[in-house]
Amino acid sequence: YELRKDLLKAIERKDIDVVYQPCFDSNGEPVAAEALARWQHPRLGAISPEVFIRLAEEAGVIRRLGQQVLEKACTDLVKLRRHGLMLRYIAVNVSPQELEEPDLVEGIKRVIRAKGLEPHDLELEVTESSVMSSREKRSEEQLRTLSEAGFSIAIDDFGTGYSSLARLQTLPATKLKLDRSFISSLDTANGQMLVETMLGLGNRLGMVCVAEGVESREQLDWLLARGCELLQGFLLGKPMSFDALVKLPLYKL
Ligand code: G
Ligand code: G
Ligand code: MN
Ligand code: NA
Repeated sequence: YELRKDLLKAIERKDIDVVYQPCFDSNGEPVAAEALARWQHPRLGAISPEVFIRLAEEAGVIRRLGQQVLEKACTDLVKLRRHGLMLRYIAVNVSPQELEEPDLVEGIKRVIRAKGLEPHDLELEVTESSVMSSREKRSEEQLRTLSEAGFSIAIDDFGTGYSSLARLQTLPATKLKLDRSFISSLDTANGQMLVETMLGLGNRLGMVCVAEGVESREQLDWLLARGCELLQGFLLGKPMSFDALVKLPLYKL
């Protein structure tokens, strides 16, 4: 209860921080960054996002939190470009609950307009389970509206939810982010087979694949050899502050 009250206060005061994890193309160029919320509790220190995101969902304030992250991310994208880091887009995570809120689309469009950005400057990451199991028709409708408006949609944590392949094909998403559990299993034959299958599936569906959680040079080389288009992970760049991102030390592929 205390933690929940403190979280509400933090959101009220816009005390939620945003860090950025860069995403790279196969040439090692940073092409995007994923915004990740962070909460530094005044007494308890850093609270895990797993904890406070769920708390925000339960307290019904995830939409407000998400909107704040979105605003910071868009402001920072403009600043990063001004500093010469020419990212193609910024990505934000969208909770299943947010997809069900009727004012989500307008809220997103309003921020984009206010910052002088275009829809293609923003990517929305939704988890596989949130779109595949949504009881609410509205979730899929809003995703479709956003996609038709030019926003990019990525399926996050792909491979961990229940996907019907038929459903995957009809979703308005253009990107698959392969869950990092699969990348960490690339040292096994079975793991390799799974990732090859997912890359092939994405490819045939005309979707861009992103490998998440790339932690070793071996994993990176393996993925590059199989045409994985985009890469993210601690090897290439951990989630970092805006100031660190501006001075991004480039990993040489
Ligand atoms: O940054 P980290 O890996 O610890 O994030 C843990 C989880 O919290 C991830 O699943 C991530 O998608 C989620 N998360 C981080 N920031 C946000 C946010 O702003 N909104 C939502 N909905 N989820 C977030
Ligand atoms: O669910 P989502 O993909 O949004 O989660 C993002 C989280 O994954 C980030 O909070 C980040 O801390 C974590 N993450 C990103 N790259 C790596 C990695 O290479 N290894 C590990 N263990 N975690 C990572
Ligand atoms: Mn994500
Ligand atoms: Na993910």
